[in-house]
Amino acid sequence: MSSQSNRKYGRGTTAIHGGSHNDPLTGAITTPIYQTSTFAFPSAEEGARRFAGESDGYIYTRLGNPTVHVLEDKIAMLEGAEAGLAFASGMSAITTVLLGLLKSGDHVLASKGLYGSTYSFLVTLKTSFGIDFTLSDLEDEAAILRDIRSNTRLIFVETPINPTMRLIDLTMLANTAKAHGIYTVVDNTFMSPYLQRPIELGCDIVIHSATKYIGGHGDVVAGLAVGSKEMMHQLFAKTHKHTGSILAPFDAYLLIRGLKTLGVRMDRHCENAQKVAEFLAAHPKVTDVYYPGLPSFPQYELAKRQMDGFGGLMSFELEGGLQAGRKMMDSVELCKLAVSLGDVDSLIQHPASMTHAGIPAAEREQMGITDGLVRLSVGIEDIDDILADLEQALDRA
Ligand code: LCS
Repeated sequence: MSSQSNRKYGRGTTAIHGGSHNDPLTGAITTPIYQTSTFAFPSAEEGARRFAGESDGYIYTRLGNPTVHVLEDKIAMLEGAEAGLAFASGMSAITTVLLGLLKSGDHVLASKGLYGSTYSFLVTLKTSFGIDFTLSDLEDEAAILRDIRSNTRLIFVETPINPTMRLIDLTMLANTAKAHGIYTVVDNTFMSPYLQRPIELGCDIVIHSATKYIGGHGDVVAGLAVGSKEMMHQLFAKTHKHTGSILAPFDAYLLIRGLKTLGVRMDRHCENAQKVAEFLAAHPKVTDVYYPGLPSFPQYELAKRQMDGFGGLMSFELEGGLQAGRKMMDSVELCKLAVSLGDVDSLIQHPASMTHAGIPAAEREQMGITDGLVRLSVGIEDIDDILADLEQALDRA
């Protein structure tokens, strides 16, 4: 008789079954929404044991909730990490992790290219808390050695970087940082664990804006972080439970539901995006396309090595610069002119005046975010409909 018990499931299967268990009370297969703020203790002694950490039972939803725990276990399994934590937004995951790991006098090295709010929070850490930061290309070991300081405590990166799509070699980064006792924190929002798993490459913490591919349907704002049991416990005890930036049980349920289709969604995002990138690259009005799946992409070899697919995001520039880009964005009909990304719906937006407007113009230019850059998050609609919409919008640009 063959047994399934030792089988290591694939990621698509893990996205459906990982961390889930039939409800002990009813056998329900779908994770129930434990919509409760507090939990009754069977006795005063047991209540005291739970507060003392001597018993695992539930206390109060800010300190733990069964629906949220299923999601935390699922994302940890998907990322190949020991433990996970769920947050009210991607930004609350980022701010909680940074506040939990850093202290005044520390230095952060970050990728030259970050989501606008992440950049703004680094500025707040510097001006209000005495935690300095440097933006670096981090292109190789020499660049990292040049930019770290004796007080550098962590390196924070996005890869691919929002919205320029530049990549960072995570194996090189993790090895270099480890040799100097520096933590590596990777924002994996653009890839999802289906396409890239930084923990397996040696990084310490992975963060998601779960608002994007994890949820996938544009109906929830949420964040996740994974890492070792010890680090997650430390973050929970030091910041998460006190800042209270927790995920609501209903939102956890939406993410568990969204994750069940992660595999099929990501396959379709990648397939559609590849065709859109090739279409844009061949279009006479498009001067540049930044998509890791194009052989002309400068880091194509790294993309093939580090990622299991090239994702659904790209950015591009039109011949007429900002004016032409605005005209195109105003002309799309199927694609929505909206921020966010990773939804089943195709979304188009202008980073310099929208998602990255909070970064001073000179810094933005340094990051490669020109005023003419347009970002497209390719959805899972029928590819012919997406291409037809882009074609008519480009005709009018
Ligand atoms: N990290 C990345 C790479 C992001 O793109 C975002 C949001 C966040 C973190 C923050 O996550 P949130 O708190 O919104 O869940 N990015 C957005 C974007 O590019 N358009 O709209 C939001």
